[in-house]
Amino acid sequence: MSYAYIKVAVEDGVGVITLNRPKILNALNLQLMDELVSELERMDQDADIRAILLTGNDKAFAAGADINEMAEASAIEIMKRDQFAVWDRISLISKPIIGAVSGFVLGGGCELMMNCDIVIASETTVIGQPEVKLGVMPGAGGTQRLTRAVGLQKAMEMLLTGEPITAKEAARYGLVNRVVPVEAYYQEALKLAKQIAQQAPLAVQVIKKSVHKAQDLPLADALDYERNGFYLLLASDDRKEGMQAFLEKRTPRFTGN
Ligand code: CO8
Repeated sequence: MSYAYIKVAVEDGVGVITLNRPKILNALNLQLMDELVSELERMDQDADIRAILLTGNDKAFAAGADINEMAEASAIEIMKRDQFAVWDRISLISKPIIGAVSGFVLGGGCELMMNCDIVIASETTVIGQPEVKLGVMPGAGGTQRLTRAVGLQKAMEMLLTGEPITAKEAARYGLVNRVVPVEAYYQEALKLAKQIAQQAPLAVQVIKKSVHKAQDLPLADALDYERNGFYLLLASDDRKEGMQAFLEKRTPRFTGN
């Protein structure tokens, strides 16, 4: 499959998607989002891929929605495009998405990063929702996911001033998992993705879904969901293999069944 705005590779069970519009800091136009989500869905169906790594380049993960594409469009045109429908499909991806981010992570870029399950950031990363400075507001989850991630006060400050925060501050607020030197962020994220790709695929997917339920459901319903996931995994071949391998003191060979 060849794409105009993303690059795709596979390494040791990890599907790597690189946003590739470097001249304009990986601004997210409609085609890039279509390509990205189509490839995420393709990788989700590919049994050889067990984790997904999403990255940009050292200077920019993504500096937001493509302002050129939005500047001239009317509200009705943008509504008719239904451009956020494609974003909703990202939350249906069942395999874990690891973000390796650096440089500008702004606007739609921050919203995309918040769709990753784990994020490794370089020290040079700046993260923000600057839409207010353009006279608009986030439209792909920025006011909702950021508030859930960093809490009401910090989200208000970021969204109402439009000022970005550093990677270190983002880590303090739990918005990214780890901050490492710019030379290391990609390899660190790849290492983590490969480690997850070694685990039992069904367990990984059920855990991902169950963790998301912690944000969406009341506790009693979420605990019920977790328990059903636990019972479901007991029926898997990988559960037998995992426990047998432990007893035999060997590395398990998980098949995803
Ligand atoms: N859209 C289009 N082009 C962009 C964008 C963008 N978001 N960001 C940067 N560029 C372009 C610049 O126009 C410039 O192009 P050119 O070389 O042709 O002039 C090139 O990238 C390099 O940028 P700069 O020269 O400005 O680089 P600097 O290092 O001086 O500044 C900044 C970098 C601070 C990141 C600056 O470019 C900037 O402020 N960019 C805009 C950031 C922004 O406001 N992002 C939010 C956009 S709105 C949004 O995301 C709404 C989300 C809605 C959901 C998403 C739906 C798809």
